[in-house]
Amino acid sequence: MTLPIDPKLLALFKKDSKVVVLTGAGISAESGIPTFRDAQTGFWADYKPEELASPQGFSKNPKMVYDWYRWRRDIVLKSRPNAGHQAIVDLARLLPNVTVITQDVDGLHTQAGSKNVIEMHGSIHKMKCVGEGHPSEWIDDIASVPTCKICSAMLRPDIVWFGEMLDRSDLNAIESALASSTIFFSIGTSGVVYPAAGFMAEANAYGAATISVNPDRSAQGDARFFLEGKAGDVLPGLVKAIARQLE
Ligand code: BV8
Repeated sequence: MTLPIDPKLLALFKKDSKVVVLTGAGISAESGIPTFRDAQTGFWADYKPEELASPQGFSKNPKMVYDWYRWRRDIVLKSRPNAGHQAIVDLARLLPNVTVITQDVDGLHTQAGSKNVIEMHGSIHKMKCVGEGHPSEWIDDIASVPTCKICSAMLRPDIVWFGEMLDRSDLNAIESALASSTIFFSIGTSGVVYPAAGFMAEANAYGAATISVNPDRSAQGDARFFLEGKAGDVLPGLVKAIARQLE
């Protein structure tokens, strides 16, 4: 699907453009991974993600939260990057300065080939122990919550839950990327969860041109440009038009 693209938007792109791309669950929707806005399915229909993705939820029922992540990780393992992820890889081949900041924990940007990716909410493929935070690869255990090989404390997903601070080095990298950005994309996010929800306002304040890509018009926020549609439909045509613009 090729959207008519505002020539003023295309004119923004120069070889030395500094681009920040913020993505949310919507960019992985076409890979078959449910977004947070989608109703939880089956057994999980009665639970809210905010309750499960929290330290309180885990301490109340570690096995249930661990099993929820096992269920989600099984879906991720069957998923592949889609045309939206690929278009962001292609954009970075055109422009040397592209930073991807993702709220997603599925690892699909890296799997697609994006190099400069900040997984600000962590990874569903990693765990850490609740003792001293010893890192561990994901351990799948149907019977019980796995424990740390070093200190025997319980393992949990190495993911930033609601009410938890983000990694300081990630926040510093995000801050410097936003401060020097000239173009800011917000793709596939409802812009509800902070601090990610505040990044577009920061980019606007730093003078970057802001572009939102989403099938839901209400997600435009204070973006200067809005491209209505699915990431996998909109982004490939946009990146081709940018390539022509840079010729
Ligand atoms: C923090 C990992 C400092 C987990 C996630 C009270 C107490 C404590 C904190 C707070 C509080 N009140 C507010 C807060 C802050 C809180 C927050 O923002 N809460 C919200 C609910 C108001 N934030 C935090 O707690 C953060 N930490 O603030 O620390 C602090 C600490 C203590 C006390 C005070 C402050 C940590 C937040 C991180 C939570 N972890 N993820 C996991 O994945 O299991 S958040 C999770 O939800 C996602 O990562 C993402 O960030 C968010 C979901 O948003 P989206 O990605 O946008 O997905 P969504 O489903 O909402 O929307 C999908 C969009 O895609 C839609 O717009 C749809 O139209 C679009 N779409 C659909 N299909 C497509 C598409 N777009 C394009 N193409 C398509 N095909």
